[in-house]
Amino acid sequence: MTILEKIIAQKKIEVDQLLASNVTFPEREITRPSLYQTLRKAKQLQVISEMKRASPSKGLIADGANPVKQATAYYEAGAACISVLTDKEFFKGSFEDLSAVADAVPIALLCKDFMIHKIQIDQAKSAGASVILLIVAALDDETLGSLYTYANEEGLDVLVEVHNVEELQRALSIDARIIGVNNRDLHTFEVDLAQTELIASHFPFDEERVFISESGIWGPEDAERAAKAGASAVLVGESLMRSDSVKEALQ
Ligand code: IGP
Repeated sequence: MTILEKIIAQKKIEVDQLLASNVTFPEREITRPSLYQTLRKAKQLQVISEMKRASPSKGLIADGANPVKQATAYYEAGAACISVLTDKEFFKGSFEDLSAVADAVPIALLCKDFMIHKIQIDQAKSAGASVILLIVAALDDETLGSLYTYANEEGLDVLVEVHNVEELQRALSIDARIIGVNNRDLHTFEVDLAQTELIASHFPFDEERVFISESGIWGPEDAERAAKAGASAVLVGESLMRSDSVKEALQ
């Protein structure tokens, strides 16, 4: 089993538990600026900064980080959006982290998890997210399409994540308007910024769509490389979690 398959197997267990518990997630209005509109209008490369305590590929990154402090530093440094990992098993994240960040900053907020069922979308929205992630590699076409439609109906933006050209075609076939290339292969953990250029060379840059480069961004050269390939934003986790000065790192 690849790591992605392991994570999805665990998610199925969690979702079954959620469904069996009959829990309901209170409605919450989205008051944050739209990530899509922000990126469409932006004249320069934007940063989506991530709250990431740990990951399966790197182990502990910043286990004891305070989500409110971290998010506030990101916000003050000019991040366009904050991403919060909510998966517990593999990333040591939580919906408590997401809610705490939601209360602390007014900007777009991405719930970073492995969505396989719409109840997770309800949970994300209720905790304050304005954007959810859908990972093409983790979903069949039907589930991808139905979760995308459901999230849109709920007023959420959707970041559709791809890793290769075939997944890009699948993202385009549901007419995704925010598409991110993950430079990290979730089956092998290999990180290669050349994925950004590869996907960009097949990407239909038009009025409708925005392109994001995710993972493995360690400094201005990497960010410039993504911008040059046509990215409107980079999604940065580990390097910011390890940085003493988020502000300097985001300059
Ligand atoms: C951030 P990095 O290499 O800067 O820590 O990566 C982000 O792109 C990464 O956490 C990520 C991710 C994901 C995590 C991208 N897509 C899907 C979990 C699930």
